[in-house]
Amino acid sequence: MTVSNEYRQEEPIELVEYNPEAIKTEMLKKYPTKVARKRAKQIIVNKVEGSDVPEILANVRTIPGLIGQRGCCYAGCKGVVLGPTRDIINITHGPIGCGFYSWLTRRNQTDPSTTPDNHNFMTYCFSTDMQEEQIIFGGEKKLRQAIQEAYDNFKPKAIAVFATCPVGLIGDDIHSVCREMKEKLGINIFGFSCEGYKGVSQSAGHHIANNQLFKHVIGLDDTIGEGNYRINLLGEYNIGGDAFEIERILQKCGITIVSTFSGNSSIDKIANAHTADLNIVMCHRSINYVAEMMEKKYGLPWIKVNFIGAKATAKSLRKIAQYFEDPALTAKVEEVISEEMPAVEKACSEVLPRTIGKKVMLFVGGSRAHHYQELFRELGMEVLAAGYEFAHRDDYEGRRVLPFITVDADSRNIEELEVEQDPERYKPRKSPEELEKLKQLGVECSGYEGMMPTMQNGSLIIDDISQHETEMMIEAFKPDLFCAGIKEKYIIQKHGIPMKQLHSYDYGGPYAGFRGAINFYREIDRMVNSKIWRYLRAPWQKRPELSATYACE
Ligand code: CFM
Repeated sequence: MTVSNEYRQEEPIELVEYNPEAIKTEMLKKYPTKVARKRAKQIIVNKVEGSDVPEILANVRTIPGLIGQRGCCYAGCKGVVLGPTRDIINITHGPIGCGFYSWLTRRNQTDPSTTPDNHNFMTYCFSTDMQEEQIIFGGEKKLRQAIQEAYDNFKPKAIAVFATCPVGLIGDDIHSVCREMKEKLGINIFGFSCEGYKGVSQSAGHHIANNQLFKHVIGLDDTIGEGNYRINLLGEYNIGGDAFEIERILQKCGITIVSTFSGNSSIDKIANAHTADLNIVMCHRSINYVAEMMEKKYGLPWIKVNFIGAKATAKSLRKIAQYFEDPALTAKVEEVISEEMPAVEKACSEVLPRTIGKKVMLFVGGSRAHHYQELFRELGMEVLAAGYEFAHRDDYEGRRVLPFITVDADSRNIEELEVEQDPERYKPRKSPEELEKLKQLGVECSGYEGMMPTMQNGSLIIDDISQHETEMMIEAFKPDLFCAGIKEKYIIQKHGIPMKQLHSYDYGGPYAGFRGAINFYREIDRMVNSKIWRYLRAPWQKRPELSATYACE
């Protein structure tokens, strides 16, 4: 097995000052035997041997009683994947809380002026507001009314319906309501059986979202648009304006974005996505299914990219240029990189003396814990530990382990679409020989090396980290910065550690691309060098607190 390891450290460095195994043992001591046994497989001391890394247990149920940070299936489907498409009316069929808390207030941005009708429904929160009556007598009637009302008020091109937990429990048939209303209103209406309890995390919701987009939207419009190098940007959700910066760079290189899944996107573009010549994948976890299915049906290859980090951005641009094998594009890409890099290097060298050697931990979602290591490397910071909340083994160990992943009952519940070559529209963009040639050049199609091979030996990799483990990590390592989300933020700060949210960006950003890197350098410099944190005393440090142990195992 080989790892095409372009993001890898030159030499893996041993973290000699720490004994990660001892910390792991200490962490597991608090747990009852059975819990400790399971967690032991999810807390891994990294060891890169050639291209091999240790096996990690991932994408399994969180043990009840452990406080994790995961979201639900509905959150992954509606909140993450579909939510950022501005001109689909997304109706949450369920009690109001689900709709309210998945209202896109987490800084997904969009620019309606780029599509002719100016539709933007992202600022609204649509819900059927299920009440007791619907729980008892069924909610289909109210859903029908909600679709009609949304249509009457906004005349959208498309309406999507999302099932929440009670909808699955009472058995409302959202798909038949959608079919019926689609017929009646003559617009695209489709549903998602993404009840919160499905699967083990929001990851299940990504898969369901991918399936339905593939069935109901992708491929509806065969018009081949203009542009020489036509790509789709997959797995970029425009948090903090990241997609805007990526668009700016790609446009400057003369690369045409046919569609983005789904930051700053519109449904018409997604309908046309299959006409592109390449899919580039940012967040592998949330959208790899679409990339795989488009390849099978339409012959459209995909490559993994990362626009987080200036060097990673340059590498990703070069990969795209290599794929298209056009000297004009290669020259343009080089020109853009050399235009953009001086400002980046200047900003980096200004902060580097203050950030070098600082220590950081990242526990985020399903891709950022990996991507952001690029930026910290540029800042000379050391990543002591990292983990995902809900990623799968392939995101940790690389896609080469895919054939060995055991599919459990929770994953089997999620539909796996049978995709075949489209009789008319399948057009392989590259021959197997060309794909092989690209691989030799370091541009691997359908490949992702995962997070672990790029990390230092001795660093701790923790899947679905618990609150207890988070606190132990802080106490053991005293990092200079902790990256996670809003659920952890204040507890970490109370430990006197600066905390950066990598989901919502703490209302900062963009951090992608060249300009994003500059923003990030400056912000991290301010955070790790602020003196305020050392004055902080958490309430429990001043006053003794109650403590407890498990009553039984
Ligand atoms: Fe992909 Fe995302 Fe992420 Fe994700 Fe997410 Fe997110 Fe995330 Mo929060 S799709 S896996 S489900 S990059 S919402 S935009 S920041 S946990 S690391």
